[in-house]
Amino acid sequence: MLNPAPATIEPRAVETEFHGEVALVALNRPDQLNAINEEIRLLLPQVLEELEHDDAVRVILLHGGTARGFCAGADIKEIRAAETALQVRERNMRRAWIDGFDRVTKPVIAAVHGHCLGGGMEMALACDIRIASPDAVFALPETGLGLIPGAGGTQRLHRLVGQGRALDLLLTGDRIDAAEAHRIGLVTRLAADRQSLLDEALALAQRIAGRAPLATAYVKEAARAAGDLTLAAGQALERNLFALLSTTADKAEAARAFKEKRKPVFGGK
Ligand code: DAK
Repeated sequence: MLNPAPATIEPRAVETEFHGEVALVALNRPDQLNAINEEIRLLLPQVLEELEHDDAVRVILLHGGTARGFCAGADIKEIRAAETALQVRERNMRRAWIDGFDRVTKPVIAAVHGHCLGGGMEMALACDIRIASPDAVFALPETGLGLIPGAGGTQRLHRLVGQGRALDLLLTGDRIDAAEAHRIGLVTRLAADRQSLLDEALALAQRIAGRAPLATAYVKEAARAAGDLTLAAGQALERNLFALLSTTADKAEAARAFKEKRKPVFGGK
Protein backbone atom coordinates (compact mmCIF):
# COMPACT_ATOMS: atom_id res chain seq x y z
CA MET A 1 0.00 0.00 0.00
CA LEU A 2 1.24 3.44 -0.83
CA ASN A 3 2.23 5.66 2.05
CA PRO A 4 -0.39 8.31 2.58
CA ALA A 5 0.72 11.80 1.58
CA PRO A 6 2.04 13.66 4.62
CA ALA A 7 -0.53 16.01 6.03
CA THR A 8 0.34 19.62 5.32
CA ILE A 9 0.71 21.58 8.51
CA GLU A 10 -0.69 25.03 7.94
CA PRO A 11 1.12 27.73 9.89
CA ARG A 12 -1.14 29.09 12.57
CA ALA A 13 -1.64 32.78 13.27
CA VAL A 14 -0.47 32.16 16.83
CA GLU A 15 2.49 29.86 17.45
CA THR A 16 3.90 28.66 20.77
CA GLU A 17 7.34 27.40 21.64
CA PHE A 18 8.85 26.58 25.00
CA HIS A 19 12.12 27.64 26.59
CA GLY A 20 12.21 25.83 29.91
CA GLU A 21 9.40 27.24 32.01
CA VAL A 22 8.74 30.13 29.64
CA ALA A 23 6.18 29.83 26.85
CA LEU A 24 6.93 32.10 23.91
CA VAL A 25 3.75 33.00 22.05
CA ALA A 26 4.36 34.52 18.63
CA LEU A 27 1.81 36.35 16.52
CA ASN A 28 2.33 34.82 13.11
CA ARG A 29 0.87 36.87 10.25
CA PRO A 30 4.10 38.49 9.12
CA ASP A 31 2.79 39.48 5.68
CA GLN A 32 -0.02 41.47 7.28
CA LEU A 33 2.05 42.97 10.09
CA ASN A 34 0.28 40.59 12.51
CA ALA A 35 -3.03 42.39 12.01
CA ILE A 36 -5.60 40.86 14.32
CA ASN A 37 -7.98 38.75 12.27
CA GLU A 38 -10.67 36.28 13.26
CA GLU A 39 -8.08 33.49 13.64
CA ILE A 40 -6.01 35.48 16.13
CA ARG A 41 -9.12 36.49 18.07
CA LEU A 42 -10.07 32.83 18.28
CA LEU A 43 -6.67 31.26 18.87
CA LEU A 44 -5.04 33.66 21.30
CA PRO A 45 -7.51 33.15 24.19
CA GLN A 46 -7.33 29.38 23.58
CA VAL A 47 -3.54 29.39 23.70
CA LEU A 48 -3.52 31.51 26.85
CA GLU A 49 -5.96 29.15 28.53
CA GLU A 50 -3.88 26.11 27.62
CA LEU A 51 -0.73 27.74 28.99
CA GLU A 52 -2.54 28.81 32.15
CA HIS A 53 -3.33 25.15 32.86
CA ASP A 54 0.08 23.81 31.85
CA ASP A 55 2.00 23.23 35.10
CA ALA A 56 5.31 23.27 33.24
CA VAL A 57 4.76 26.89 32.22
CA ARG A 58 5.47 29.69 34.67
CA VAL A 59 5.70 32.79 32.48
CA ILE A 60 4.21 33.69 29.09
CA LEU A 61 6.07 35.91 26.65
CA LEU A 62 4.07 37.42 23.78
CA HIS A 63 5.97 38.76 20.79
CA GLY A 64 5.64 39.71 17.15
CA GLY A 65 7.64 36.80 15.72
CA THR A 66 9.19 37.40 12.34
CA ALA A 67 6.88 40.26 11.34
CA ARG A 68 8.23 43.79 10.83
CA GLY A 69 6.28 44.87 13.89
CA PHE A 70 4.49 43.57 16.96
CA CYS A 71 1.00 44.16 15.58
CA ALA A 72 -0.61 46.76 13.28
CA GLY A 73 -4.00 46.50 15.00
CA ALA A 74 -7.29 45.06 13.87
CA ASP A 75 -7.29 43.59 10.37
CA ILE A 76 -8.81 46.53 8.55
CA LYS A 77 -9.55 44.34 5.54
CA GLU A 78 -11.88 42.30 7.77
CA ILE A 79 -13.69 45.28 9.27
CA ARG A 80 -17.01 45.69 7.57
CA ALA A 81 -20.28 47.36 8.40
CA ALA A 82 -22.19 44.90 10.55
CA GLU A 83 -25.67 46.28 10.57
CA THR A 84 -28.02 43.62 11.88
CA ALA A 85 -28.51 43.23 15.61
CA LEU A 86 -27.25 39.65 15.37
CA GLN A 87 -24.05 40.73 13.64
CA VAL A 88 -23.44 43.47 16.18
CA ARG A 89 -24.03 40.99 19.03
CA GLU A 90 -21.63 38.48 17.50
CA ARG A 91 -19.05 41.21 16.97
CA ASN A 92 -19.35 42.23 20.63
CA MET A 93 -18.81 38.64 21.71
CA ARG A 94 -15.70 38.39 19.56
CA ARG A 95 -14.40 41.52 21.21
CA ALA A 96 -14.17 39.51 24.43
CA TRP A 97 -11.05 37.81 22.99
CA ILE A 98 -8.98 40.31 24.95
CA ASP A 99 -10.51 39.07 28.22
CA GLY A 100 -8.38 35.95 27.78
CA PHE A 101 -5.47 37.95 29.18
CA ASP A 102 -7.36 38.74 32.39
CA ARG A 103 -7.98 35.05 33.04
CA VAL A 104 -4.25 34.26 33.17
CA THR A 105 -2.79 34.19 36.68
CA LYS A 106 0.77 33.71 35.38
CA PRO A 107 2.88 36.73 34.46
CA VAL A 108 2.52 37.76 30.81
CA ILE A 109 5.24 39.86 29.20
CA ALA A 110 4.89 41.69 25.88
CA ALA A 111 8.07 42.12 23.84
CA VAL A 112 7.26 44.90 21.38
CA HIS A 113 9.12 45.88 18.23
CA GLY A 114 8.07 48.03 15.30
CA HIS A 115 4.41 49.00 14.94
CA CYS A 116 2.21 48.49 17.96
CA LEU A 117 -1.04 50.08 16.88
CA GLY A 118 -4.69 49.99 17.85
CA GLY A 119 -5.69 46.50 18.91
CA GLY A 120 -1.98 45.59 18.95
CA MET A 121 -1.33 48.24 21.55
CA GLU A 122 -4.39 47.07 23.48
CA MET A 123 -2.93 43.57 23.51
CA ALA A 124 0.34 44.92 24.91
CA LEU A 125 -1.62 46.92 27.49
CA ALA A 126 -3.36 43.73 28.62
CA CYS A 127 0.01 42.17 29.47
CA ASP A 128 1.70 42.65 32.85
CA ILE A 129 5.08 43.97 31.68
CA ARG A 130 6.00 45.64 28.39
CA ILE A 131 9.54 45.66 27.06
CA ALA A 132 10.22 47.44 23.77
CA SER A 133 13.03 47.74 21.26
CA PRO A 134 14.06 51.26 20.21
CA ASP A 135 12.18 50.94 16.88
CA ALA A 136 8.81 50.41 18.58
CA VAL A 137 6.00 52.84 17.71
CA PHE A 138 2.78 53.05 19.69
CA ALA A 139 -0.57 54.60 18.80
CA LEU A 140 -4.32 54.22 19.22
CA PRO A 141 -5.54 55.57 15.87
CA GLU A 142 -9.14 54.30 16.16
CA THR A 143 -10.95 57.66 16.14
CA GLY A 144 -9.42 58.28 12.71
CA LEU A 145 -11.23 55.14 11.56
CA GLY A 146 -14.53 56.25 13.07
CA LEU A 147 -14.09 53.88 16.01
CA ILE A 148 -12.82 53.91 19.56
CA PRO A 149 -10.51 51.28 21.01
CA GLY A 150 -12.66 48.21 21.59
CA ALA A 151 -10.29 45.94 23.49
CA GLY A 152 -9.69 47.82 26.71
CA GLY A 153 -7.55 50.70 25.43
CA THR A 154 -9.71 53.47 26.89
CA GLN A 155 -9.67 51.74 30.29
CA ARG A 156 -6.17 50.29 30.59
CA LEU A 157 -4.10 53.15 29.19
CA HIS A 158 -5.01 55.75 31.79
CA ARG A 159 -4.32 53.27 34.60
CA LEU A 160 -0.74 53.07 33.32
CA VAL A 161 0.06 56.60 32.21
CA GLY A 162 -2.60 58.80 33.85
CA GLN A 163 -5.73 60.30 32.35
CA GLY A 164 -4.10 63.36 30.76
CA ARG A 165 -1.57 61.44 28.73
CA ALA A 166 -4.12 58.75 27.91
CA LEU A 167 -6.60 61.29 26.55
CA ASP A 168 -3.85 62.98 24.57
CA LEU A 169 -3.00 59.70 22.84
CA LEU A 170 -6.65 58.67 22.43
CA LEU A 171 -7.89 61.97 21.02
CA THR A 172 -4.99 62.66 18.68
CA GLY A 173 -4.11 59.12 17.58
CA ASP A 174 -0.51 60.40 17.62
CA ARG A 175 2.31 57.91 17.36
CA ILE A 176 4.94 57.87 20.07
CA ASP A 177 8.30 56.18 19.89
CA ALA A 178 9.80 53.71 22.35
CA ALA A 179 11.74 56.37 24.25
CA GLU A 180 8.58 58.41 24.86
CA ALA A 181 6.61 55.26 25.74
CA HIS A 182 9.32 54.49 28.29
CA ARG A 183 9.33 58.03 29.64
CA ILE A 184 5.58 57.98 30.35
CA GLY A 185 5.59 54.45 31.78
CA LEU A 186 3.76 52.76 28.95
CA VAL A 187 6.71 50.39 28.71
CA THR A 188 8.94 49.74 31.70
CA ARG A 189 12.01 48.41 29.90
CA LEU A 190 13.88 49.25 26.72
CA ALA A 191 15.95 46.60 24.99
CA ALA A 192 19.32 47.65 23.63
CA ASP A 193 18.23 46.98 20.04
CA ARG A 194 15.78 45.05 17.88
CA GLN A 195 18.06 42.02 17.67
CA SER A 196 18.42 41.62 21.43
CA LEU A 197 14.75 42.29 22.29
CA LEU A 198 13.65 38.68 22.50
CA ASP A 199 16.78 37.57 24.36
CA GLU A 200 16.36 40.36 26.89
CA ALA A 201 12.65 39.62 27.27
CA LEU A 202 13.37 35.92 27.65
CA ALA A 203 16.03 36.57 30.29
CA LEU A 204 13.50 38.70 32.19
CA ALA A 205 10.86 35.98 31.86
CA GLN A 206 13.29 33.33 33.09
CA ARG A 207 14.19 35.42 36.13
CA ILE A 208 10.52 35.73 37.03
CA ALA A 209 9.98 32.03 36.31
CA GLY A 210 12.64 31.21 38.93
CA ARG A 211 10.62 32.84 41.69
CA ALA A 212 7.90 31.15 43.74
CA PRO A 213 5.01 30.57 41.31
CA LEU A 214 2.15 30.95 43.79
CA ALA A 215 3.66 34.14 45.19
CA THR A 216 4.05 35.43 41.65
CA ALA A 217 0.41 34.67 40.85
CA TYR A 218 -0.82 36.26 44.07
CA VAL A 219 1.29 39.39 43.73
CA LYS A 220 -0.09 39.80 40.21
CA GLU A 221 -3.64 39.35 41.50
CA ALA A 222 -3.15 41.92 44.26
CA ALA A 223 -1.36 44.47 42.08
CA ARG A 224 -3.89 44.23 39.25
CA ALA A 225 -6.77 44.58 41.70
CA ALA A 226 -5.17 47.76 43.09
CA GLY A 227 -6.52 49.77 40.16
CA ASP A 228 -10.10 48.87 41.04
CA LEU A 229 -10.18 48.63 44.85
CA THR A 230 -10.17 51.12 47.70
CA LEU A 231 -6.96 51.15 49.74
CA ALA A 232 -8.70 49.34 52.61
CA ALA A 233 -10.16 46.64 50.35
CA GLY A 234 -6.83 46.24 48.58
CA GLN A 235 -4.98 45.83 51.83
CA ALA A 236 -7.53 43.27 53.03
CA LEU A 237 -6.97 41.29 49.84
CA GLU A 238 -3.21 41.57 50.30
CA ARG A 239 -3.40 40.31 53.90
CA ASN A 240 -5.51 37.31 52.84
CA LEU A 241 -3.16 36.37 50.03
CA PHE A 242 -0.19 36.84 52.37
CA ALA A 243 -1.80 34.50 54.90
CA LEU A 244 -2.42 31.87 52.24
CA LEU A 245 1.20 32.03 51.08
CA SER A 246 2.41 31.61 54.67
CA THR A 247 1.12 28.04 54.53
CA THR A 248 2.93 27.00 51.35
CA ALA A 249 5.78 24.54 50.89
CA ASP A 250 7.59 27.13 48.77
CA LYS A 251 7.64 29.59 51.65
CA ALA A 252 9.20 26.92 53.89
CA GLU A 253 11.66 25.99 51.12
CA ALA A 254 12.77 29.64 50.77
CA ALA A 255 13.52 29.86 54.50
CA ARG A 256 15.35 26.51 54.45
CA ALA A 257 17.40 27.53 51.41
CA PHE A 258 18.37 30.79 53.11
CA LYS A 259 19.67 28.92 56.17
CA GLU A 260 21.49 26.39 54.00
CA LYS A 261 22.98 29.20 51.87
CA ARG A 262 21.65 27.82 48.57
CA LYS A 263 19.16 28.86 45.93
CA PRO A 264 15.60 27.76 46.66
CA VAL A 265 13.93 25.23 44.41
CA PHE A 266 10.26 26.12 44.08
CA GLY A 267 7.61 23.55 43.25
CA GLY A 268 4.64 25.88 43.09
CA LYS A 269 2.99 24.37 46.18
N1 DAK B 1 -5.02 45.36 8.71
C1 DAK B 1 -4.82 44.61 7.61
N2 DAK B 1 -3.67 44.61 6.91
C2 DAK B 1 -2.69 45.40 7.35
C3 DAK B 1 -2.82 46.21 8.51
C4 DAK B 1 -4.07 46.17 9.19
N3 DAK B 1 -4.28 46.85 10.33
N4 DAK B 1 -1.67 46.89 8.68
C5 DAK B 1 -0.85 46.51 7.69
N5 DAK B 1 -1.46 45.61 6.90
C6 DAK B 1 -0.92 44.95 5.73
C7 DAK B 1 -0.85 45.90 4.53
O1 DAK B 1 -2.08 45.96 3.90
C8 DAK B 1 0.23 45.22 3.71
O2 DAK B 1 -0.34 44.11 3.08
P1 DAK B 1 -0.24 43.92 1.48
O3 DAK B 1 -0.84 45.14 0.90
O4 DAK B 1 1.25 43.79 1.22
O5 DAK B 1 -0.99 42.65 1.22
C9 DAK B 1 1.20 44.70 4.75
O6 DAK B 1 0.44 44.58 5.95
C10 DAK B 1 2.37 45.63 5.01
O7 DAK B 1 1.84 46.91 5.31
P2 DAK B 1 2.37 48.25 4.58
O8 DAK B 1 2.80 47.93 3.19
O9 DAK B 1 1.32 49.27 4.75
O10 DAK B 1 3.64 48.57 5.46
P3 DAK B 1 4.25 50.00 5.78
O11 DAK B 1 5.53 49.74 6.51
O12 DAK B 1 4.29 50.86 4.57
O13 DAK B 1 3.22 50.66 6.81
C11 DAK B 1 1.78 50.73 8.74
C12 DAK B 1 3.02 50.10 8.07
C13 DAK B 1 1.54 49.98 10.06
C14 DAK B 1 2.09 52.21 9.06
C15 DAK B 1 0.58 50.67 7.79
O14 DAK B 1 0.43 49.32 7.33
C16 DAK B 1 -0.71 51.05 8.45
O15 DAK B 1 -1.00 52.22 8.64
N6 DAK B 1 -1.52 50.02 8.82
C17 DAK B 1 -2.81 50.26 9.41
C18 DAK B 1 -2.66 50.61 10.87
C19 DAK B 1 -4.01 50.82 11.51
O16 DAK B 1 -4.68 51.84 11.25
N7 DAK B 1 -4.43 49.80 12.23
C20 DAK B 1 -5.81 49.75 12.79
C21 DAK B 1 -5.80 50.38 14.14
S1 DAK B 1 -7.44 50.51 14.71
C22 DAK B 1 -13.36 45.98 16.26
C23 DAK B 1 -12.59 45.87 17.41
C24 DAK B 1 -11.38 46.52 17.51
C25 DAK B 1 -10.93 47.28 16.46
C26 DAK B 1 -11.68 47.37 15.33
C27 DAK B 1 -12.89 46.74 15.20
N8 DAK B 1 -14.61 45.33 16.13
C28 DAK B 1 -15.05 44.46 17.19
C29 DAK B 1 -15.33 45.40 14.90
C30 DAK B 1 -9.63 47.89 16.56
C31 DAK B 1 -9.21 48.77 15.64
C32 DAK B 1 -7.77 49.03 15.45
O17 DAK B 1 -6.91 48.26 15.76
